[in-house]
Amino acid sequence: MLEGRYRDREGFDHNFIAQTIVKKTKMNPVSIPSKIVLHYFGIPARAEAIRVALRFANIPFEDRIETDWRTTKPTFQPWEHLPMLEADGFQIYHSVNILQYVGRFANLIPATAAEEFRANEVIYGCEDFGSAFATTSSITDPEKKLEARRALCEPGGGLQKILVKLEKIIGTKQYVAGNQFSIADAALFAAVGNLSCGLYDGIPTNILDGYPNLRAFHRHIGSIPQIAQGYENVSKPWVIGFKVK
Ligand SMILES: N[C@@H](CCC(=O)N[C@@H](CS)C(=O)NCC(=O)O)C(=O)O
Repeated sequence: MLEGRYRDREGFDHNFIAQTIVKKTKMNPVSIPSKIVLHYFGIPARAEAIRVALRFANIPFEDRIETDWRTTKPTFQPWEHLPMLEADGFQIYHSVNILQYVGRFANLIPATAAEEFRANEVIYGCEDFGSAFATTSSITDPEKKLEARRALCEPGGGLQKILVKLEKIIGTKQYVAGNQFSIADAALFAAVGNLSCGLYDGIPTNILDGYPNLRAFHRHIGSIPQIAQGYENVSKPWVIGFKVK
């Protein structure tokens, strides 16, 4: 009943936020691992936000590309999927979980709890692209698949609906939350890059044409020198698609 008294105009319950801050300060500090190996395939997809966060923080890591997945899959226990991050022997799975972990040791979690939750909204919002996309993955007829993917980008389509929301959320801001780079910027940069880099058949590389804010955001983050450097000297078409022109 008293709840309303603690909510600000944005709807944040400051009682809850205060408790979260206490919890956060009691968390075990996470130090930067001395050896980091990121296991994934030779594509951006679910690993790209993690790569971008590590590069932004200038934290060296080995980007290990699995080329014989059929053979190695059973060795990635217990999840048997990628990405997997190995940090001084500690193995961690699930891309958003890995990104949060990197955010902890690379100091890329937004400064305040309110900003952190805003950032998480965008990180989980970007995950919704995957769910929208998955609706077309099981289509076996190649033409029908392309058609379904084109429909995802059209007004009312699964991807378009998320893009419209993210376009509004990012507006003309330089960063998703607060005034500095966080893991949410890595997630949003990777998500729009994944969509527009030509990796997925049927998704046009000019998909951002109708989303000037997202395009400007992608340009801004992709122009950060240590991030731009990650796309230099690579020949794969989809990696080139991440380059800021
Ligand atoms: N929830 C997991 C999903 C991981 C996932 O589905 N990975 C795919 C590649 S994007 C994979 O490893 N596929 C091969 C397989 O499952 O055998 C995450 O976010 O990391």
